Amino acid sequence: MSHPFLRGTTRPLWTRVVLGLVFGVGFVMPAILVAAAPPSTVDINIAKFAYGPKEITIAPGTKIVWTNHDQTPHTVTSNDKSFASKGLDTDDKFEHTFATEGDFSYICTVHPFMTGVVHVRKQ
Ligand SMILES: [Cu+2]
Repeated sequence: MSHPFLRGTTRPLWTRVVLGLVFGVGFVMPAILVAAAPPSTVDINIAKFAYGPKEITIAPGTKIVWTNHDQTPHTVTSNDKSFASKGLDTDDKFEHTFATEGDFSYICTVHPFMTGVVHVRKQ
């Protein structure tokens, strides 16, 4: 049995062109959207001796960039030691990409009352 689109006599040419466009766009567009999605990055500000936001939920593969906006040095140090910044001076940045799911709490080692937590969940 031949393919209906290849059978010349059953449909006028314009029908096949329209069907071809509809199916073509339907298949190609999702691929373009997936390919164009940039690796996602989330910013956390360090200001007034606090992480903002203090608690955040992200998908695996997301990169977080912390920036210290205070005039005081801070760190971003996970409790399980899976990531740890050096002392961040004003406007210094620290980044970490979270590959696996989990709950990652962290503190500033200079000011241990500064706490934050990153929840990594498939979304
Ligand atoms: Cu600090």
